[in-house]
Amino acid sequence: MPGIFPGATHVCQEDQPQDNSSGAVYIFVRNGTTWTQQAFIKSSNPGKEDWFGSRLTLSGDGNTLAVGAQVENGGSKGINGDQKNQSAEDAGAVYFFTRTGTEWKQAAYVKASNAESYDEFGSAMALSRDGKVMALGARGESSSAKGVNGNQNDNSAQGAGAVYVFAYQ
Ligand SMILES: [Ca+2]
Ligand SMILES: [Ca+2]
Repeated sequence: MPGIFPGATHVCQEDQPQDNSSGAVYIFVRNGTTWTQQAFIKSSNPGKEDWFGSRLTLSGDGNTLAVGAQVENGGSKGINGDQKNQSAEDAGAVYFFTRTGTEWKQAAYVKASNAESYDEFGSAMALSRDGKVMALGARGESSSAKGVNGNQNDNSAQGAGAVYVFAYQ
């Protein structure tokens, strides 16, 4: 991930030899004073230097989980697009998981509506207590639009950042 914009700092080092950095998430549940691992989770399209798990958020009821891979390279836009499209370096992606009983499964592959290279979608994340509202940040997004629902196609403010809000039904 060569210099995207001056002054940016990154949460860890990329390009480490022998380190593919696709990332993983581990779920634990507590019964009394005992913690037990419930799941080992990977994305549906793990790739080198995705950083899946570098940011995540769990709903208050513990039944929904959103995991960011802020430097995932997917070039699709919106929900459940082409996961094999790797045309947008470090655009970022978010993976949404739900739990039924003790079973976790991926329910959505989420990309920004205006996903582009170096946006780092998923660099900040929050889920509501019931898991039905999700707010996702893309710190590198570059539109100079102001307020809510401005021009997503603008790219005149490099690294301005943007937030996307999703509702789950
Ligand atoms: Ca990448
Ligand atoms: Ca853009």
